[in-house]
Amino acid sequence: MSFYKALLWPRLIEEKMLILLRQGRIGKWFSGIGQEAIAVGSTLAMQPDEYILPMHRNLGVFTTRDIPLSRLMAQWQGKASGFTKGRDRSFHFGTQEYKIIGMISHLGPQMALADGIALADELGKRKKATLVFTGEGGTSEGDFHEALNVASVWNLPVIFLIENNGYGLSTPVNEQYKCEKLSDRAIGYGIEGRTIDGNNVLEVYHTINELAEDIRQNPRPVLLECMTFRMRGHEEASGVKYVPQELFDEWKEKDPISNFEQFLLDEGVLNADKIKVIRSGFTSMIDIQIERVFNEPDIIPDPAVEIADMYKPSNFAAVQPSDQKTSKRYIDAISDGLREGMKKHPNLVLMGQDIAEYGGAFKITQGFVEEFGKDRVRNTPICESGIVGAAMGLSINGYKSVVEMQFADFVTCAFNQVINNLAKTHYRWGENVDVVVRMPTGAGTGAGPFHSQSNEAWFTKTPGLKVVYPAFPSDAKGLLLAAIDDPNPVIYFEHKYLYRSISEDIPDDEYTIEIGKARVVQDGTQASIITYGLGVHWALEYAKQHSDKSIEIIDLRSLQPWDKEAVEASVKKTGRVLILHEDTLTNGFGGEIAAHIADHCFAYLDAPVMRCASMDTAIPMNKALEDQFLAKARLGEMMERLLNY
Ligand SMILES: Cc1ncc(C[n+]2csc(CCOP(=O)(O)OP(=O)(O)O)c2C)c(N)n1
Ligand SMILES: [Mg+2]
Repeated sequence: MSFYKALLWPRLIEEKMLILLRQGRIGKWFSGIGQEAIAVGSTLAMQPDEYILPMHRNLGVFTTRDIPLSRLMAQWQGKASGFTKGRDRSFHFGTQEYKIIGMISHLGPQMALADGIALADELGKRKKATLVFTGEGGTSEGDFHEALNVASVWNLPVIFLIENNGYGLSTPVNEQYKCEKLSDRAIGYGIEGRTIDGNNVLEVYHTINELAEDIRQNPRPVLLECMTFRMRGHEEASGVKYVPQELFDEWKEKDPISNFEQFLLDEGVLNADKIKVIRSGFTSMIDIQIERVFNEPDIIPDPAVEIADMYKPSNFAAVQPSDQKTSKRYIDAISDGLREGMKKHPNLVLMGQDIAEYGGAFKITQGFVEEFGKDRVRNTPICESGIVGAAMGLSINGYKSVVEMQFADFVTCAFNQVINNLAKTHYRWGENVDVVVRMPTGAGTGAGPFHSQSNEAWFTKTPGLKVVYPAFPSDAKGLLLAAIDDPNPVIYFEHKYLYRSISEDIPDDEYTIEIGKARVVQDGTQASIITYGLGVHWALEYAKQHSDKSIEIIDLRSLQPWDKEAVEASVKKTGRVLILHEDTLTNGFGGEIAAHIADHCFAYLDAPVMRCASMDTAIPMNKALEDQFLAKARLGEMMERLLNY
């Protein structure tokens, strides 16, 4: 009986939604009518504290976890009592209270999050299973492959549930994939795969129950394909013209609710009167809860609230350096920072390609496996998206992580996870994403277009991310430790050319440097060079060679947030400013600084704000070409212009 009620409840809610749509009282609706047995049966089989990651058609997951309809309705209507303060729509939200992690629109990325959640359970020895949904359309995304492969290699207790409803928007399965059954793909990952009748709630329940029980004890992923059919359009406005009528007729006979109802009638568990009572009780509950939400006041926009919620407050409290200092190279300072972070946070996990026994492409994590063990120093397959997604999953389930990109250039493969998942989650539904992405970046080593790009501007323009870029060993360690402490996603740039070319006395123990604070590297009165990364060293070299000029050098150290006060103070003092960076000119971060100075320091300027940046080309390998490309080649000439203006 409880199963019947659990199945009927989302169906009746949906029927009401269709009426409201026709009345023009609500906007979009992605219907799961005809597919309820999958969401409901699987949720009933999971333990209440196990995470479920549903998709856009899985109302039954939310209702079976007993989220009140009024809260769901408030979410759909963008009201304050929903889950996202009106910031995201439909099922695009998560809730720790109900252990449900909703999707971003991109479908596939969801699956990697499940890996991270399950990994956290494994590291915490909790013996839990995680359930993640995808449509059959979503299985064509690379994220599906990456997530299954990682889960398989790491023996993660995840049930990957494919809801095969015949269509991905208008695309039928024969244009989506070629294998006979999608569960056959399990063979390729060395895992178990099954295909079951997704319209039979008991079959779904018993299968998930058995699989979950098994993988809790003997952790490993499984692939479960549930066959069903989408009885309505992709979303209500898009129609169903492309679906042959025979399919609707055929699947109507297999309706999960009427069939289960008939089964219960045959078994004598239900009778017509009971059905009537249950239905009318539900219908009036639906009406009451929904009308209540329509009467809720609308959200009053407040820009300060929106800006504040983009990041979780970091509550930075500086950890002061000890007096004990040792001369360290930039690369060793990063290792040092990571090691201190690992000691300080027992829940910190490092992930990256070849970072364990091999010690990483640049040997930054050499010896870490011996010191911290393989659980916390994890070699990964080559799948940046899957690993950044897993990092977010770890964070959701109580862990911190630092992900090493082998080269900053390869972050393109994780772009969606960084830009849409890491960056936007706190704003969308209040969950912080406690992840640092390490980015070995930059040129000077003749490594060519795919191993030396400066790509910080891809991230500085994305609200929700913090971006740091140390130029000295002491900053490299202190900023890395601050990044690890910070509960927000931090993109940590480390310059490869600086790894072994500079050393400095740095404190031996843990200390932190506040993110967002620039440093005056050299005082001066005639002109300011505002820069970061390798640019700081170019500026220092220039200043040394022109000791007759009084040049002030500001090292930004952080690009998001960046230290506007320090820049303004310097410009007001010198009246002349050159912004210098290794990134290419057009839309480089320097444009942002220049615009800010023009707006806030115009009256103090004795010369136009100038920028010195690398050429607007891809970065070439040949040494002479690379030298010509880099901003440094034009620094002297630009400074002449600035000082003589
Ligand atoms: C990366 C990406 N590409 C395209 C879309 C647009 N889109 C949204 S849902 C959908 C179909 C998904 O099909 P399937 O995975 O089978 O799920 P279903 O809608 O059938 O439940 C498409 C193409 C998207 N959201 N994300
Ligand atoms: Mg589909």
